[in-house]
Amino acid sequence: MSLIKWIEFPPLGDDRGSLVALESQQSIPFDLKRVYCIFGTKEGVSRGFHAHKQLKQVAVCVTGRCRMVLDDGRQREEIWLDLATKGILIEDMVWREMHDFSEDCVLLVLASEHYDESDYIRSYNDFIVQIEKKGLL
Ligand code: T46
Repeated sequence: MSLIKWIEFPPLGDDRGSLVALESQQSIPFDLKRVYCIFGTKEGVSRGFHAHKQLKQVAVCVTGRCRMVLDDGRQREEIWLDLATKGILIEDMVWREMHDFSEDCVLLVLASEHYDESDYIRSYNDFIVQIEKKGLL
């Protein structure tokens, strides 16, 4: 089964332009507790390199593009995020990396929990150990 879970946001635009709506417990499959935005990423810089123990997120690139790598310890897949009408669901216990940000990239992230540094697994080796412990490998 693919790690990539796309979520499509129906375009609600009209002759004035475009509009998409992202709604908690509807297109977003969890209660929304936090929204943050990644922008102004410098050329050649990659971000992420961690997994979350509990957090679920939906990431949507509202402008520009970036390449997202997801890894669950068994498989590693990558996709380009470059549409405001399409996001990806990033489940808990999935390693993520973001690369090749365009200069104008604005990545909007909707999160199921408030910010909590103790939810991060920032070492790939620890991530593998923890998914083995959970019997996910
Ligand atoms: C993720 C990917 C897609 C906060 O104080 N509050 C927040 O809500 C966030 C997201 C970050 N921070 C602080 C923590 C760090 O001092 O902002 C700083 C940069 O965060 P980080 O290095 O974790 O950023 P990324 O781009 O590597 O990862 C972020 C999210 O943290 C992460 O949950 O899944 O984007």
